[in-house]
This record gives sequence, C-alpha cells and structure tokens, in this order.
Amino acid sequence: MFVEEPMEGEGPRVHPAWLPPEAFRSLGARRILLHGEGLLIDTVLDEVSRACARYGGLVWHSPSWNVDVDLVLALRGADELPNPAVEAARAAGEAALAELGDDGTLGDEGFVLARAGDVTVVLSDAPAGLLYGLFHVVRLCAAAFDPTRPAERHRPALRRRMLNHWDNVAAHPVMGQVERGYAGGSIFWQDGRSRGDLARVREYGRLLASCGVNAISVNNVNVAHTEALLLTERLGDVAEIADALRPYGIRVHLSVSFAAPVILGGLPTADPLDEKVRLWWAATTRRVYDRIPDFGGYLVKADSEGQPGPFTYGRDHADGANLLAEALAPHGGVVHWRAFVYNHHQDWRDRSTDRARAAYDHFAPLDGRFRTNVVVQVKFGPVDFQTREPVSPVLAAMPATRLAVELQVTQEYTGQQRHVCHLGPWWSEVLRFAPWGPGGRTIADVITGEAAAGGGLVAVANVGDDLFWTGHPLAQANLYTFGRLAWDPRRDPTEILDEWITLTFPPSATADAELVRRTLHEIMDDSWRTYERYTAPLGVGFMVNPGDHYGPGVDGYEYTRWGTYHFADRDGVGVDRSRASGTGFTGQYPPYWAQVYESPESCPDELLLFFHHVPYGHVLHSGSTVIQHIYDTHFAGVEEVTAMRRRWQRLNGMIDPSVYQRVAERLDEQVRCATEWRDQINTYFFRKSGVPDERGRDIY
Ligand code: GCV
Repeated sequence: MFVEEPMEGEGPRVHPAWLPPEAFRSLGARRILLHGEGLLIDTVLDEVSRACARYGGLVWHSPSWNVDVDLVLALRGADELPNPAVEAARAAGEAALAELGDDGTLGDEGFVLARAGDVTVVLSDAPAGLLYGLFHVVRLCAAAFDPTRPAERHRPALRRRMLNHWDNVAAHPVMGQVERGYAGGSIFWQDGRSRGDLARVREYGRLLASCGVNAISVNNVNVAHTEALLLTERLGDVAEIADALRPYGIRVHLSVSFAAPVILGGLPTADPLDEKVRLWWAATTRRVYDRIPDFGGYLVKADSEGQPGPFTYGRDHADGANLLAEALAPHGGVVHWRAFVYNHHQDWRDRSTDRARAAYDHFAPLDGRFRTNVVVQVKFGPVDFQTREPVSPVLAAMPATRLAVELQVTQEYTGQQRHVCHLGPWWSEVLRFAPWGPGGRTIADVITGEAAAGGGLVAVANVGDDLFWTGHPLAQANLYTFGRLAWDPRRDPTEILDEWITLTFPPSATADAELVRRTLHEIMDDSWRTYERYTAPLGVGFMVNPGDHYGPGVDGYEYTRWGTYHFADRDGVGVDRSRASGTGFTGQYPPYWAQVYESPESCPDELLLFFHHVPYGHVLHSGSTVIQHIYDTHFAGVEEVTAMRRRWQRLNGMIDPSVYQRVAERLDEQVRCATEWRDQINTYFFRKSGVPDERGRDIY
C-alpha cells in the first residue's frame, strides 16, 4: 500500500508530511485513557480518537469506569480515578519521576513516560506536556509499549522554538507572496487578504506541534503598508490564525514596522523617546491583547535593508527595542529584535568596510541595555545564511542580553528546495560550536534557558501552499529537524533524520522498509556537504546569481553595493578579515578563535577564504592546494548528486508515486544545476589562475 486512503470526512487534501495516518498505527490499536481537561487535552483526545477509530483501539476520557488500558495520558494534578490499574500507572509515573532526580518538575511543556506492568503512562504538569508526550509515543511506535523500556523525562531545552514566516499579505512585485519562498504561495495570505483556509493552518499547527515548535510570526520582517495594518485594522486576520493554532500550543507573533506610529497612528514621529509614541505603542498593544490574549509579541527588522528604525531619530537599537518591550511587558509579550543590520549601500571599491563586522559593531556595545523581554535575534553567521560561514561573534559578545539564534529553513542559499540539502548537520555544528574555545560553553548553552535566560531558536519557515508543503518533499525533513533541534539542540541530526524517515515512510506501509531507510540516509545525510562541494568554495560565500540567489554567478555580487565579495584575481582569492592586514573581523571573537582564525596556517580549511586572501597554490591542511581543492570538490559534488539520482531510482514503485515523481524531477534539476556550478566555478578559476587540473578533467 502506497497512499493511505483518507477516512470519510478526513483529509489529506495535501501530503501528510511526517504525520501520515499509518504513523499512528501502533498507538491507534491500543486502549487509551486520557485524564485531564483543557483545550490542548481536547486536541490529544481528538488525535487518539482518530487513531483508534482507524486502527481499532479504544479511548476513554477521564472516566469513572473500571477498564483495562494499555496507555494512560494524565495530568498530574487531575483527580484520583476509581480505577486501580490507572492509579497504579500514575503512581509508577510519579515514582519514576522522583527517581529521575533533579527537582522532579516537568514545567509547562515537559512530560515523563514510564511503564507500570503492562501499561505505559505519560504524565505532565500542563496540557501542552501531554500533547508533546502523545507525539513522543507516536514517534516511538511499538517501542513505547516495550515492557523493558526505562522511564524517561523530556523537557524542551529552549523555551521558545519559533518559525518566522516571510509571507507577504499583498504579493511584493519582486519577492512575490512569500519572500524567499520556494513552495508556492502563502498558507496565510493571498492577493492582499487572508486566505481564510484555517483547515490548512490547523494542519500546519499539528505538524509543528508534533516536532516541538511553539511560536510563529505570520508576516514578513520586511513590513510594507498592507502588512503593517495587521497590527491594527487587520488584527482580526491574525486573531483567526491564533485561534487555529492555539489548540496545538502555538503562539502567534507579528512583524511590525518601527514606523507604525507614523504610518498607522498619524503621529509626526516614531522617535522611541517621544512620550506620544510610547503611549501609542502601549494603547495599540493593549488592543492586540484584548483580541489575542496569548499573543506572543513583536518581531522587528529595523534600520536594515531599507526598513525604518531608531537611527532616523538619532537613537540606537536598545532605545528602539525597549520602546516595544515596554508596551509588551504588562501582557507578558516579548520583542524579537533582529541584529541583521549592515550597510547595504557599500562601495565595492571600499576595502575597509566589512559587512561581517556590522552586527557586532552595532550590537555588542549595547549589551546590558536591553529590557528582559527583549530577545536580540542573531543570524547564525555574520553575513547571511550561507552554506558555510563562521558562527556569528555577536553570540559570544552579549552576556547580559537574551540572545536567539536565527537559522534559515527556507533554502535561499542552499538550493531553494530544488536541491536536496539536509541542513540538520550544519545547524548542529553551529549549535555545538564553543565560541570561548573547545570544551567551553556552546551556542546551544547561550540560547538555552528557562524564563529570562536564553532567547531560544528561530528559523525562517520553508512551507507554502504546495501539495508537499515544502516544494521538495525531502525538504520537509529540514522543518522537522529544526523543531527537534529546538527542543533539544544537543541531539544527533542523523538520528533526527531517522525519526523523520520512520514517520514519513512508515515501515508498515513500505515493501522494503530497510531499503527505503538506507536510500534516504545515503541521499540525505551528507547532502549539505555535497551542496557545499559544488558551490562557493572554502567559506567564501555567495557567488550566486544576484536577486534570486539561485545558481552560479561567480561575479554576480562582486561589483555591487551588498558587501559580499570574494576578491578573486589572477594570484588568489578570499577576504582578508585578519587583524594584522585585513578588516579586523577576527578580533570580534573571544581569544581562542580570534587566534585560530587570524592566521591562514591555523584557520580551518572550510573557512579559509572567509578569513583570508590566499594564493591559489596555498596548501590546505588536507594537503591539497586551494586551486586543486576547488577542482576536486566541484567534480566530486556533481558525481555525488548523480549518485543521489541513481539511488533514488531504487525507490520507484516502493513509495508514494507522487512523492517519487516530484523528487525525481527535482533531482534532474539538481544534477543540471550542480553541473552548471561545477563548470562555471572551475572555468572561472582556471581562467583566473591559469593553473591546470592535475587530473586533466574537462574545464572550459
Ligand atoms: C527578508 C536576506 C534575504 C532577504 C531577507 C533578508 C533578511 O538578505 O535575501 O530577502 O529579507 O536576508 O534576513 O531580512
């Protein structure tokens, strides 16, 4: 069986992603007792009821009957039930929790899973914990009912696990309905208004909750006039989305324009220190909470790429962020203030200005000035979501500020959902990076924390109204992996991918489950490194076509205002960011990395051209010269993509034909595009350097 037949009155109108009904088979065949009340408990009830209706199980909700059960899902604070087996299971859960040590608390979202004789029990302090616990049971399949399974407690490492949608309400003349969107239109907005397709929004919320995401912002950080209105006269549209997502524990945030007091409020200024401006934000925010009591807060791109901000009034980013934070504070909201601020009108002739330096230069001096409900949201790298960049030094420079890391799930620079590029390993590398030196605190530590400590993990979303949600069906794995890493940033991304494979291609619905699993791992595990091999070399970045950022354009940005240069000439390539002779960017790191990055001798190969301008004959730690490395990796990258396509063909007839077909088409495009990259990059550097390939392969 390939495609699951929908039950009467049930979807799927779209691909079920990692929640096909078949993934609920093990759960749905059990006798389940759910105990507790609340909106999210109703969601759990709905999930288990649907699964049991399909697979023959039974469900009771807070009953007084004395029934035999296989699974108990209960709120810890709920009343005692006159059912000895259920009470024994609850007691076993409590005992397991006490034994697991620590303070025994589960928090707003945590849960414990334990066995009591023949019964599996999931306990939580709050309804969201039971929802997450339920999806954990789904992921475990039969293993959740293994009598020998030891007790386990789960609590999210990060309090806020958030997706930012760059969706426009009115289609932008250049960027379209979704800026950097590669999966069709927006699931929220169309042609200037709300789509009103709340069924799809609910389906989305369900997918997000099942991987651990608990917050989204619903409009682009570039806020044009129509989008600005979401804060006031179109707030009802936002409220409807919030209503649809609330049952899945997801809070809604809004991107706002810093100029809102002027463009919406009719004030002559948006100066953050102006009393009338403060009052306007306070009153406007109060109205937002009247309508959406659990509203998450504001997201702001200010003084960046043409967006308005506090600089207009001679104020700084702390003044700007604190203005909004003050308005949100009485209601428990937060402001995510982006650190993506740089000069986007640079003169390419000016070698002293370095875009990589900008976020640190703007924000590090402000450390300690932000209110506690401000989260400074920092792109993971100093430039712009490249396939390879060093980790942003801002993340080690603001100990007195709540910091969030921003990732890009939408594949703007990593193949635009036409290429397979599983980003889990890259994100994991970022999260495990120890900015103060090996063995020290990691980026995951910086963003972790309950209450007011870390700011959490944020990513730009990759879904649209496409049948497969993400254009490329395998790009669904990036969304799933983001959620799981945000729940626990220390997890192994390959293990997460394995989870995704099991859910998306349930073994019980596949003729040769092991072949499917092995093939997907072979294609996806290393696909980010494959992508890196055939695109810009050694961390130099960009080399993409200007504007749409797809495909090779080696000099596309070389003489533009955007500050993304490679400086290739006949002798060498790369950007000198050393303190000794370059822009001094290396000095923004704590001493260990400042020293490692400073010299081409100690700089890691993969970042060499990000930090240094070196001759083509420079010998890497790998033993290869830079020029030969460029040739070798580009030939290897295309060979790997060709192998991906060959491997995929094994799955023909073994999985959902529509998934097979879509991926097959995209792999054809990936082979074409990778070949174009290889030939343009190799030819460019051969022409610049005059150095032939040692192995005499075709370079044009
Ligand atoms: C939303 C990059 C993208 C822009 C995006 C910007 C940002 O520059 O190309 O489309 O704008 O990042 O993160 O604000």
